[in-house]
Amino acid sequence: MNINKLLLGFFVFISATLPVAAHQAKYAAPLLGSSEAPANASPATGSVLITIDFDLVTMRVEANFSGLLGNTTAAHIHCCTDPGTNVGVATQLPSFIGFPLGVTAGTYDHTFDMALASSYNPTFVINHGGLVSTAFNDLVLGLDAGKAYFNLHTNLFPGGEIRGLLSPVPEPGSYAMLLAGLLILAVCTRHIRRAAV
Ligand SMILES: [Cu+2]
Repeated sequence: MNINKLLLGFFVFISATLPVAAHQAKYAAPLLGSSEAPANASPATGSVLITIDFDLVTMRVEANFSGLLGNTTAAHIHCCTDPGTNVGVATQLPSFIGFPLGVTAGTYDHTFDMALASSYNPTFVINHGGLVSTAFNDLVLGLDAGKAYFNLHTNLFPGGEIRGLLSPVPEPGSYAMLLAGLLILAVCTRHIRRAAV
């Protein structure tokens, strides 16, 4: 095996593995009453993980929450505004379909087809280019910029009992792949050098 073939193999390996990881983006946030605007003293806690898949044009919402003072009435994502301020809802109204309502604790896991208008607040689509595709782009830009927040509303806190400002999660998977590729290259190069001596 010569070095050119080896390098070619390396680049094929990298190009085959990296795009898979790169076509997904994850955003996470802890859910707290202190993150509401204005802040409240709810003892409830929770967390949310959003996964955007750019190939499938989907958004997976995974959330859990407990200790709410009120009973859940709605949950969705608001976008796009600066931290500590309020803005309209970007996603499905009044609440994410199937989200546990009328409870003080629960879990949620649902994947939305973001190519469908029903996955958005119609007003958000109108205000963001008028198309589902432009709305999707703006929602992702808002998520990337830390300008979108997950809000959980209850009967005692109509404006939201706990919320979380979503921020991008680095993908350890893609770094691990790159590192593995570099390691393979280093080992193979050493073998070739030894063989050449
Ligand atoms: Cu809301």
